[in-house]
Amino acid sequence: MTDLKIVGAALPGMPWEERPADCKQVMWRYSKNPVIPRDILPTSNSVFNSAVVPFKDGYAGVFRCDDTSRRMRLHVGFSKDGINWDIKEDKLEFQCDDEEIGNFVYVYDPRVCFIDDRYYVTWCNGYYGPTIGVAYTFDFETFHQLENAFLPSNRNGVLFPRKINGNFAMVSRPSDNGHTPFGDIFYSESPDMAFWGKHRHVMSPAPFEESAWQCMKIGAGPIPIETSEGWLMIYHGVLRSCNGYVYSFGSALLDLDQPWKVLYRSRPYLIAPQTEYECMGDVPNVAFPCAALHDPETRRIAVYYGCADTVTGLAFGYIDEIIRFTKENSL
Ligand code: BMA
Repeated sequence: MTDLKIVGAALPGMPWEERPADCKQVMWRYSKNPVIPRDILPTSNSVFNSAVVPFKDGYAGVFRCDDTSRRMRLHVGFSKDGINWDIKEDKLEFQCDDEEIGNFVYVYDPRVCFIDDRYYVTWCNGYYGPTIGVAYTFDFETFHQLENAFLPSNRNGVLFPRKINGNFAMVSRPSDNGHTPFGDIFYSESPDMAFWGKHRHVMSPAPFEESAWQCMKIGAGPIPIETSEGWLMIYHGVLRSCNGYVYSFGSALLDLDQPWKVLYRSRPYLIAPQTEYECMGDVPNVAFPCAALHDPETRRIAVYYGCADTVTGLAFGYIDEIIRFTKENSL
């Protein structure tokens, strides 16, 4: 795939570690995982399912920090290397002109996406059930909250990093109020980040006989990466076992102009919970990706993922290898 084009700003200093000599997998874990411990803040019970982006001469992040009252909160953090984080002790507070929308209930599973001139944050926002909250920031100090994108119940709202067909674009996962036992990924567009429509079905869970790790529900993870082979979308899938839910992640390639058209979709997972920190914690057996850094030149990708709803880990891979894997092992 020598002519593969990957869109994005150069990031030669991004977190990285080569594939271990004995590893035959397409993605591998950082040897010093977890990168963020559960008690990085005096008030944090757990720090997981969090979003990281390049910012100034380093990185900024919006972190899901459930506190020691087990309330779901977001906190801003900064890092020079993407690995050692300074997470602010004060929780992130959104500014909102509309009292109804700005009324804080709960916030979790943030994603951050740079579009045009600003960073947009999407998250699962409590408003008569879970829905997709939207805000923007220029500086990771002041965050302006906009309208919720959708009616409840919805989770895993993930923006595309540029307009498509002249509109902002987002995938999301309509759900129910609880620990939803179903879920398909849908695509929507908006001219103004307030009104969302043109809803299209993207993909459903896979038949369990074919790909059991994604047979119950699925949801987009990091911001999709634009390549000449399509949008590379890393997403989580859930298996319902006799002993509870198991969260793994895999990859799909979506059509560039019509992202609701799935070109390829991985039958095997990229990462499934197998290490101690993924299998043991507040919710065992969870690998839940919410962000990725990538460098187009070296084709490197680093995925940040929540581990067992407790800590945050990093997994590495080469984008061209993940694309080849997705095409050669497609459902
Ligand atoms: C989902 C979300 C995620 C969580 C996962 C596993 O429904 O709540 O935040 O990581 O369950 O508990």
